[in-house]
Amino acid sequence: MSAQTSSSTAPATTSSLNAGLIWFDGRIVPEAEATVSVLTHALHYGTSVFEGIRAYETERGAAVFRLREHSERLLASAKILGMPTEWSADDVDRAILETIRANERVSCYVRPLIWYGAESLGVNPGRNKLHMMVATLPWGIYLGEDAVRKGAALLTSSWRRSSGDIMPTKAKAGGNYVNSVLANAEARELGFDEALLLDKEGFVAEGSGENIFFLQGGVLYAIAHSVNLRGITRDTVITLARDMGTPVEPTMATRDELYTADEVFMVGTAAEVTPIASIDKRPIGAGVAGPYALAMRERYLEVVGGKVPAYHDWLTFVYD
Ligand code: PPE
Repeated sequence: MSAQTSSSTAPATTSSLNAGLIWFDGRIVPEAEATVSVLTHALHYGTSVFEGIRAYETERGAAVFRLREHSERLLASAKILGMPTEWSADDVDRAILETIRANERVSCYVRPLIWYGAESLGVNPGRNKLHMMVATLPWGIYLGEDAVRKGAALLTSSWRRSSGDIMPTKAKAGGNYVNSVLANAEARELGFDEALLLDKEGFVAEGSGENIFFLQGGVLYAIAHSVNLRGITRDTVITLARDMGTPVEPTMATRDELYTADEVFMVGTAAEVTPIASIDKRPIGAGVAGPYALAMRERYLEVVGGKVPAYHDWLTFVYD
């Protein structure tokens, strides 16, 4: 019964995520072969950067939504961490498209990751090689169908959003996400759908993986905050709202301003547009998914699904 001994079987390396074929340092390999050492620097210190991207089914086959912006943000995250990457945005775009094609996906979530390898341990990452992989996964509605239909229940987290002088919050870096994991876990353990994170002064920052909007008196307020990720969905929703004739104002807000808003909703690549029914048990508006949020969700899904030619510039058709 010694903890030091174990059977000779290696741990399973295939997840239950059905990732299929993975782009791994330039080669397409089955998921079971896309493995790394347990001494990987990124595993110990969170020294990785990643993206979350979606490809949607359209009449012309799969299309990746705002591919170039995501590839550029991935490389910007690497730059913030001081990672000496040699990949260009073109390389990242190509790797993503190649992976989707190799798996013959019609729609999927795409997860590229750049990380420090296992050449040396210790905080100094200098001697570690950089690696890149791209996985594609089937991934449905982020917070579940119920949250979209009824509106999600948010809990203001006891964990504050890291400030920019503590963590580089504009980088989508692995280590940063411990903050999100803790906040999301707390909310779920207490029976809520998702966490709302405030900054250290008490201003609304973002969700664990979403940016926040609220509607008040016919104006759409986009939470603008220095600690938030520069959300690509946020940018999309601002454009769609203005094109629908809604005035949009970037703003800071406190949690109580959200309590009394007509509507609140969250946006993100994974979350798409998710209406909020309550925050800290206080109903928002009528305490259901708001009509504006639902209309925005519908518009967003039309746009990403290629149904609105005016926005085709945002789509990269995978099989053209
Ligand atoms: N803030 C955070 C902290 C964040 O992680 C995301 C994306 C956003 C805002 C919205 O950004 P954008 O996707 O560019 O609109 N969160 C990703 C990871 C979610 C996960 O659970 O993993 C995502 O939505 O893909």
